[in-house]
Amino acid sequence: MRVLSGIQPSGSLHLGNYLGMMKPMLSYMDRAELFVFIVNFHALTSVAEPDKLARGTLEAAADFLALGLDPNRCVFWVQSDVPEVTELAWILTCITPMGLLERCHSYKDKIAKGISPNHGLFAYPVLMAADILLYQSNLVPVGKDQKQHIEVTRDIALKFNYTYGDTFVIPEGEISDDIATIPGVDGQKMSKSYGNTIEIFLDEKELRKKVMSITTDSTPVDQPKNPETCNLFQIYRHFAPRSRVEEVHRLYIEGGAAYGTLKKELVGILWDYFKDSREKRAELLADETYIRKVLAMGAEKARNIGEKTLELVRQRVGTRY
Ligand code: AQP
Repeated sequence: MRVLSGIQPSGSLHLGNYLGMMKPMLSYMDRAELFVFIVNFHALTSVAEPDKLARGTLEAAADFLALGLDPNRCVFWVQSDVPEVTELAWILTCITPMGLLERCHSYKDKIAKGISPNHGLFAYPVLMAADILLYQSNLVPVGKDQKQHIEVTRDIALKFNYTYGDTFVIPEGEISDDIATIPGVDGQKMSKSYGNTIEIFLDEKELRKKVMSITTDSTPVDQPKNPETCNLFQIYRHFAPRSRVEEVHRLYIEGGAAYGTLKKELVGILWDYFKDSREKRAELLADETYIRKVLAMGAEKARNIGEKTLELVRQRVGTRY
């Protein structure tokens, strides 16, 4: 089974990215043929600063490697290093109904938040479909925000196969109910473009500042609270030891959960949780040679596979004459 997922280098990677995509992907390393990539073409829809994009790409690679991704047990590359994907994206664009893209929530949400729309943002799901289909992926682990984009990919693939004959594997999305959407410090979806993130690799002072700023309600300590709607608990429960999570859950229900104390505890928990990875990441970024070598090797492997699919597509649609 081929499992594929990508991440945008549009800013520092955060706990939502980690829980929604990076951690599930790492868990597939020994169970599947794993394809992990950094989607810098997608990030161009929101980043117009070349240095930020280039630096973000290297740092996202360092993040993944530091968190335990073994480049010898997966294909790990940068999207733009296999430009064939843009050719496929154009071909898919030509069979994608406008209505399919007009319905996409992610586009509509971003516009509603005041992000100025460009064509890339609108066509984002088609490039994502090209990514998934170029590598004939079976399974795509993502956060809930990407669910609709996977459905768009399936619709495009089915239409292509129907129009031109069987060409693409029809992929499935995988969204863990337990993770779904991790809230940011303000309670909206944690998102790089909403400025509400807790990054995975912050220094201790910044980490404390971010965690202490998580929005909570004003229910007194001794009163019962709802853990399911509490932003703090929705982050805390993924990192604290299970027995402690159960105990804190009970305090929420029965009364006695003190937000300030729990926030301080969460700072310590997060700091320790990412300690080894933080050290590894600093080493990797001190000399980028290794990261660049790994990405070049990954791009070559990805390209070999992608080229085969694209050649078949060219024959199917008639651009190979
Ligand atoms: N808050 C989240 N909860 C759960 N999963 C999340 N993901 C992102 N935010 C959350 C998942 O992380 C993967 C990579 O996301 P991405 O960086 O490619 O794009 P995104 O979903 O749009 O993430 P951001 O931070 O919100 O980026 P911007 O603001 O630049 O668009 C995806 O699988 C996503 O589901």
